[in-house]
Amino acid sequence: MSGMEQKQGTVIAAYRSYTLVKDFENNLYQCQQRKSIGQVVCGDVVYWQREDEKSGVITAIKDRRSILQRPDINGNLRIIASNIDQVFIVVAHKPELNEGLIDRYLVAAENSHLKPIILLNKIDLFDEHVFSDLKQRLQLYQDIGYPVIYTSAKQAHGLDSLIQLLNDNNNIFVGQSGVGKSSLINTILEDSNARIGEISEATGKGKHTTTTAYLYPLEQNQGHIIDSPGVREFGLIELSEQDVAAGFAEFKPYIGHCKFRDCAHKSEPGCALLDAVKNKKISEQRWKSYQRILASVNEKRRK
Ligand SMILES: Nc1nc2c(ncn2[C@@H]2O[C@H](COP(=O)(O)OP(=O)(O)OP(=O)(O)O)[C@@H](O)[C@H]2O)c(=O)[nH]1
Ligand SMILES: [Mg+2]
Ligand SMILES: [Zn+2]
Repeated sequence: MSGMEQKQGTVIAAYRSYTLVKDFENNLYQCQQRKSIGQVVCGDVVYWQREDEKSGVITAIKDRRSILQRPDINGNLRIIASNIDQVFIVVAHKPELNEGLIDRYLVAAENSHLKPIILLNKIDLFDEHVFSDLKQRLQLYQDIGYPVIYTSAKQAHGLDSLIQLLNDNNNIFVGQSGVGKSSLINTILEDSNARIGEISEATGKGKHTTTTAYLYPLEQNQGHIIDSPGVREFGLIELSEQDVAAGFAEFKPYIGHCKFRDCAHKSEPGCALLDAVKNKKISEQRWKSYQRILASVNEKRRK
């Protein structure tokens, strides 16, 4: 019977009660999975067997090329999505730009070998003064070597350069709730119908409209965009001190060049990193951010 045949497919979304799988002809199937194969996540390439017109059973997960993960509210590590190349860290002015959050995403992306891109959305809302302030703050990241792009989902501004970066890659949009991740996807892709939410008048924050990561194929292109649920904060776990330092790309030329091999980069003489901060090769702000992230992962480890 042809129904027993092993097929390949891509996981569009992994819900609590079923997983949505797309085959190569773009048909969607609601699938259950064999328990033994572990957690199936958005972006997985899976082997599955069709059961009837609309459903099937996932029997295996193909090896993942990459994963992006973070701890849930209970501190358990959760994979947000797999097989990604690029992470778009989406920021805005409302909710407020938060460099600490950007830095955490950068540490996660660098440690998963994903290419980060910073995207400032909602530029239609800024007056000149606000825009130049935000540009200046993001210049820090451009100086380190990260691409920074500016868009308005509302006025369809900056979308050409965004689409160029997206094309032929597997991308994920991450960032605070309400920055406009789903809106951008709706503007770029016809037929996407991603649900968009409102910014709470009271808190100025988003209301967590997207609740599950969802994969949208790029039209007439290889590659896709994964829309992910917004976060309030992005926790990191299971990173060593070396991993955290490796998450700060501009530290790289100095790591391993301290006078003492076991240098803690606190106050040691001949510390290459502290010297770089003093000589403004590393920004004070990023250095402080590094210290904060380090303190938080060390505290987690002690618990
Ligand atoms: N003025 C303006 N509003 C925007 C823009 N992009 C999004 N919005 C609005 O911002 C609100 C939140 O947009 P969403 O797309 O739902 O944000 P999100 O990042 O997907 O939020 P979560 O799904 O909760 O993570 C909506 O009211 C959008 O209409 C933009 O470029 N300009
Ligand atoms: Mg959304
Ligand atoms: Zn040092």
